[in-house]
Amino acid sequence: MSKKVPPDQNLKFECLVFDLYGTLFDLKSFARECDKLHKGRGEEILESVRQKQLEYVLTRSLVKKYRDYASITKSAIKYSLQKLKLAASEDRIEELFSAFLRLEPFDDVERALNDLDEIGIKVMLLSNGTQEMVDKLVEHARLSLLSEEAVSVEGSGAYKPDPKAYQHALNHLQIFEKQKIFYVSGNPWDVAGARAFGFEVGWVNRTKQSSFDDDFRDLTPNYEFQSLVEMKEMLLS
Ligand code: LAC
Repeated sequence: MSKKVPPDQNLKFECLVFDLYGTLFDLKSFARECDKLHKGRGEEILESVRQKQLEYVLTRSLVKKYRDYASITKSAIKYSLQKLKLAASEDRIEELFSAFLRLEPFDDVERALNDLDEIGIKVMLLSNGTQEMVDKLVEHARLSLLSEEAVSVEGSGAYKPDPKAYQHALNHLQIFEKQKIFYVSGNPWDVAGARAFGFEVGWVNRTKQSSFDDDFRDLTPNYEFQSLVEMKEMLLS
């Protein structure tokens, strides 16, 4: 078993804050669950659900009408099933929603969390998901090396990419210098939001985009990596 080393005094960052969906957890596992119920339609359902979740989040952010992410997710599932002309009973919506609580982590997550634990850097999760969604997901995946908590933005009454949601992480950590945080996300809109807020940001390019979204050219990540394993080298260099 590897021995834990004391925090490296030369480390630039005090805490790493990870996004959840599409960063630590693979949404493809949601598509696979959908496939079991609607053969061959999983990818389509996933794509529509993700797009609608984001649309609801952004609209509600602009009009300042916060609604919890579990309700938003269920609405996105309902919309998607109806649009794709698939059974959209209340039971089916609940069934697919529960698949959201059992997503699988990406293969590199356990090793990355181990590495970070060895380096002695704090780790926190910040998600638009409700606290209940986040807790269930982390518990189901048995992610046990988080030195800080998995935190929902709901206490801030805002969703990422609203600055208030990123500020919530600082308040939670009681760290008030943004430069002490390294924020990691696989979602370009979230990378852009965290950069606009003032964090240093790593983009884990999970979907193998050929380049970062051109429209966010003024909000590009400080670092890009293909997997979280590459991150350790970067943090220590
Ligand atoms: C998260 C999403 C939306 O906040 O990726 O976890």
